[in-house]
Amino acid sequence: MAPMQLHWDIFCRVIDNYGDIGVCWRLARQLANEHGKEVRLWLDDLNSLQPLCPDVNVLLAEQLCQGVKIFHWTANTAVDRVAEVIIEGFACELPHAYQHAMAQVTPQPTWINLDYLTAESWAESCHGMASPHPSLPLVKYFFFPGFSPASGGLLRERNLLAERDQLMAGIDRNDALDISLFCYGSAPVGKLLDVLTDSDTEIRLHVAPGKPLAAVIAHLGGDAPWQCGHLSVLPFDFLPQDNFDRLLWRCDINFIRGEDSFVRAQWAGQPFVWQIYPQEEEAHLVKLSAFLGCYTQGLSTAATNAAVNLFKAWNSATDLRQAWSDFLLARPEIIKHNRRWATQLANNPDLTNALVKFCEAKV
Ligand code: TRH
Repeated sequence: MAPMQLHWDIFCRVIDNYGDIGVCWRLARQLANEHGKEVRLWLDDLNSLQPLCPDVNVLLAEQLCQGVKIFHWTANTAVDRVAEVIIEGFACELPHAYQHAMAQVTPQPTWINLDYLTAESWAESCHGMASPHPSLPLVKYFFFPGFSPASGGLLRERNLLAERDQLMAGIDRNDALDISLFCYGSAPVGKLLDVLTDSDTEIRLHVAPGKPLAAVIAHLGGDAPWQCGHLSVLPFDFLPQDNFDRLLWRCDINFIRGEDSFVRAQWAGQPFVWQIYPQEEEAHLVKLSAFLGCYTQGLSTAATNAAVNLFKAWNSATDLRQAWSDFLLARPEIIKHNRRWATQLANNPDLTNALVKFCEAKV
């Protein structure tokens, strides 16, 4: 007998940046490699996946990569058969013909909308909610990632933390600080560079390509690498996704952004500073406060203030100098806290596992 729900289709439309495909790609790989699922990833923009996975050939309409069948999803794409489980990444809207084909299948396929990550309490109450299709005999379920057992959890590969611990055990620590920088163009990168330049200790700032590097160039001018006092500014080439994880593990402080690198920084267990994806009318600041509210539980008042003030300064371009020095003072406590936080999160089922179980229960 064929295993239950063997065939999964994941649809992903890239809005901007790398977060949509970053999440869908991790999910697709984990479903295939850890759960033995036959996964087809329907992606509208292969160019956005290629930097994360250099094996991808952007010219191919169809290819097998790391256990996942990747299809270039265009307006003309005809999907030959319906899978047992269909994941709509971030409400990207499935092709209408595919929806009609789904409606013909018995038993009904399981249709999931994988939503964005937020610590806001409404997401927990919407997690798992059913939404009947307005005209077809289909039901779509909302699956919300999150930080609590009442949510869908976070993407975490089976051996991720063990691999992290193994790599970290072999690293010699010294007084120099390694910091990674991955942010949007709106981050106060110039202010950060000024503050870091005044450091008494050696700092190596590892700068991601794209917007972070552009902001550095705009502030420092000239060519990389830069030396400013004890600060070395070192651009890196875009890393394949698993290597990016390892960079975050090795760095002492990670400036990360969006959704997927934000989660990865939490698995790294190192201090991190999050630049949230900016939304209209500053709606993202509510989301930021919700996260800070749950993440800082258990920190002393001083360390809570240090983390909150630096996150706010980084997102609103205010008072970065004071916030940075308070954060460095609180760093020993934040290091211990972030290790505990990663362990606490890892006590929840990982998102892929939770999703597989959720879908099985719908059959
Ligand atoms: O690229 P992002 O800003 O993506 C955003 C967010 O997901 C946001 O919520 C969403 O609405 C918007 O896209 C459309 O940041 P994020 O989520 O951290 O994704 C970056 C991905 O890029 C992540 O999977 C890590 C990966 N990455 C690498 O693999 N190598 C690298 O060298 C770098 C810098 C990133």
